[in-house]
Amino acid sequence: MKRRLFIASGLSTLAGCGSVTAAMNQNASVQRVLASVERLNHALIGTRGLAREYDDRDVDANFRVNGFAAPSDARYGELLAEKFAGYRLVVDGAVERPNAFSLAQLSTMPQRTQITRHDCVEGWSAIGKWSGVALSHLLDRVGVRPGARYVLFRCMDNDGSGNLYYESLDLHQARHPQALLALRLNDAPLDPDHGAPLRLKVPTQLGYKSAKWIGRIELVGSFANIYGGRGGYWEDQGYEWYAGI
Ligand SMILES: Nc1nc2c(c(=O)[nH]1)N[C@H]1C(S)=C(S)[C@@H](COP(=O)(O)O)O[C@H]1N2
Ligand SMILES: [Mo]
Repeated sequence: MKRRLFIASGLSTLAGCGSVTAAMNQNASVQRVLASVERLNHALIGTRGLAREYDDRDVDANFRVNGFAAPSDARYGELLAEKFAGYRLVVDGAVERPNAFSLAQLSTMPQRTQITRHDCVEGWSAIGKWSGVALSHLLDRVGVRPGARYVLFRCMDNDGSGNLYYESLDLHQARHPQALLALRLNDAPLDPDHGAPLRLKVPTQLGYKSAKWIGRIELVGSFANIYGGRGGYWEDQGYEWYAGI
């Protein structure tokens, strides 16, 4: 609780993901969300415990869309038009067997489904049914080299000024059983607004860690020299890198 409020106060001068400042000023509603988090025993389990998994009847029919707009460049337009037939998930960096996986290949890997709650730092939550490939499975496919410490997610969208969205997890977080590379939301292929064709879903951390529109996953020893050096687009603006709920 204390930690979360600290994050909140640290953000008050920033224009955050959406209207963070406004959300944080509505302190009562933020408090309410945090209190409900406590009540559901979803909090304080960090990356070791499991986030609560819900039932089909708990799923929110309309999962809110947040963050930057879906990529609007010609390349993404082409991918969309051909239903992502030409999409390749590049996995490289400190791995034994770099690869570029098609959606068909990703779909034939073992699939996991989890109904979990997404908690945005702005103070809203939504429950969704996510299916896809466990990140740990993909890491095993490519083989993590000893020098690797972080899994970096490079996204295809940008903030309007050309700064690409990106995120990172350490290997421990990346091997968490619920760290999912999601291909589907609520029994349908991921739609463009929710990160098609592939996004991360990490229910044990705040929403901004769950990178949408992933184009490349790179294993690195350090993120000190990547973009702003803090391991993520919002982290470079002052958000916490570890965003455990
Ligand atoms: N690539 C990318 N991933 C992103 C974002 C973004 O702007 N770009 N926004 C993040 C934030 S702040 C949240 S709350 C969730 C929103 O996911 P949703 O649109 O599926 O609700 O995506 C996260 N992942
Ligand atoms: Mo968010």
